[in-house]
Amino acid sequence: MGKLVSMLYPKMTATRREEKLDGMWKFCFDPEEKGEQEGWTNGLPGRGAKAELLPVPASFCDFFTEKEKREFTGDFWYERDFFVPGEWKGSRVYLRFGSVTHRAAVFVNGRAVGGHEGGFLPFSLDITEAIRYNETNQVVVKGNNELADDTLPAGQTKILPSGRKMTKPYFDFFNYAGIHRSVWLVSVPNCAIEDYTLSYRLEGEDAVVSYEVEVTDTANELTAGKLIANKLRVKLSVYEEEGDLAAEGEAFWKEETIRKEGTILKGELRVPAVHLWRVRNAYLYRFCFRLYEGDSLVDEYWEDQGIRTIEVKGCEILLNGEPVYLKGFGKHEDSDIIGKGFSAGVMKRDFELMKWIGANSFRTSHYPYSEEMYQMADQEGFLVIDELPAVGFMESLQNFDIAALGKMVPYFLKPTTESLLANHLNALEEMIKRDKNHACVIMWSLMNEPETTSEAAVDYFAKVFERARELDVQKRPRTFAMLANSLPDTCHCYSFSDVISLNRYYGWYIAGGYEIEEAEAMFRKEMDAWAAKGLNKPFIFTEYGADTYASEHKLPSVMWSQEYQKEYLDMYSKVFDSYDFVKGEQVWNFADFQTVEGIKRVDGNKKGVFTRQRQPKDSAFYLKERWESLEQ
Ligand code: EVA
Repeated sequence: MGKLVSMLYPKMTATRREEKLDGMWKFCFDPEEKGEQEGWTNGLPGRGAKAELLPVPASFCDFFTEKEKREFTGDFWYERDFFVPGEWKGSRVYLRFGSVTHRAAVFVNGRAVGGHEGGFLPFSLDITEAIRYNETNQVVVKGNNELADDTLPAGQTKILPSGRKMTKPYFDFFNYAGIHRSVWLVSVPNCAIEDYTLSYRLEGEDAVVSYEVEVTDTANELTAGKLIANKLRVKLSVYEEEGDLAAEGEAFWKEETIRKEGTILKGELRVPAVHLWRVRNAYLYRFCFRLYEGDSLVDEYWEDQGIRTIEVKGCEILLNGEPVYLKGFGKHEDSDIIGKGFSAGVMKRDFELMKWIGANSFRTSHYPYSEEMYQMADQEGFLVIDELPAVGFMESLQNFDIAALGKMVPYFLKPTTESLLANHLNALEEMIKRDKNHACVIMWSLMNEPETTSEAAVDYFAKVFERARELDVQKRPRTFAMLANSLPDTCHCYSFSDVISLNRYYGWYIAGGYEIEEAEAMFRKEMDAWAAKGLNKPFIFTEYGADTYASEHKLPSVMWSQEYQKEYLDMYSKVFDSYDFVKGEQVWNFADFQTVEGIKRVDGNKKGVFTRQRQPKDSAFYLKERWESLEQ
């Protein structure tokens, strides 16, 4: 595996070049796992018109009409050519994948250049030594989408009598796979800005920006001595939206700091009369970092960022010191035909609908989304709960057979726990590294519905939660979404959360339909029990919802009808409004989405407030009225 390098989003600047390699790629399934043996690392079978072509970015699943292709589990391969300009000689050249689900090994001109585990975070591979300049080069990606007890997300791979593999997820969304996000060819100077980290403090009308810049040199090892001898310095210029300079700072490496901080440079600057980034009222400054050696520009990188603070105090979530109430959804990256592939069009529609309905937030359930979603949320002033793909840590949730046979084991006592934790911490590090500078990211969700009722979970939670605190310079609140059986008297782990996030289905999985009054009573009983604990922490609802068929109307209501979805949501609204420590409501789900087939799902999960085609169900108008009448 190659060394993983900078996570910075590809960008053209005075010193950097990028080219998107999206479009039609060659594609091949490899059910017999014979690719390597047959030399596919040098190119896939089927030349010219004999090649199978597939779009990138997209899931491969829903293009095909054959079920074994849609459900395909195992190895699959992609290939395409790319041209490397001769002018790039002397700089470093990378291939940057937004995500390949769930894992990838990459070959350039037949040579292994690295890979990545985990299907929802980006990776860059240094391919400088493998390319030919001013010529056509070839990239081959070997992907794999199998799940196991220690993968994020978790699940099983079953072998059918035909020998075909099949995915058995421990979670409720279709196991879409493929190259889901853009692929870039990138050129970056040898000595370059590897990463930067921002955090803020408000002082009267001003903001004090603390910044850290990490510099690497891939050609020569960058020692403290060299940094000083080469007179390396970083200049940070912060521009207003109109382009005027708002603040500027410059920092040199000094003996003392280098000894302590390595090649990371720290500095502070003051933005006078700051325009704060506010909920649904964003303001973005352009942060431009320039790395100089003496007087010559070595590297330049910029991004648009909002300035804001976020903290939890008592039962309040405070943005810029002011309380916020979250209104919105748990979402999915999911749409017709392209599955989990990124589409700027779908993203735009989703934001328009969320604005229309009066939402101000969403959770990236159940995995980190494409980077463009966070950029857009920054732009639109949406609050994002950024979630890891740590879902399915409760074997019985989807794996009904095992639950029925009574074979359930506490998830964190399995022999796979150690490797699960290693994968989990790795994804955590990557997610925080990728998303830490986004103003929109106000909270980290470190797991969805893990098993928390056995003591074994505690040690696992401690490690994940502590690591998140360590990694995030902004010290954002941490949370995890709690399953129905994680209750005040059964859950061993809620105290790790800075904000308590509940997923609740009273009135759907529990006491649905005419029994809804009983559901409400049970719900209130649980809330009273939480209140009695006096946790002095904010509570939010990260899930509540009812499956609803967009074609069903019924008076009086029945479950699955549009009328029932409204009654259900209205019952929840009343309960939320009776407890002042409830600081947010995110309905499950924004839109209908694809799942595995089964007796509980009719061509997918229908709890959407919008259909999968992004049209409103009746409950959308109910929520619009409520959310527009609630304060931020
Ligand atoms: C549901 N319930 O049953 C949802 C799932 C979701 O889709 C959950 O967190 O508790 C899960 O993934 O509709």
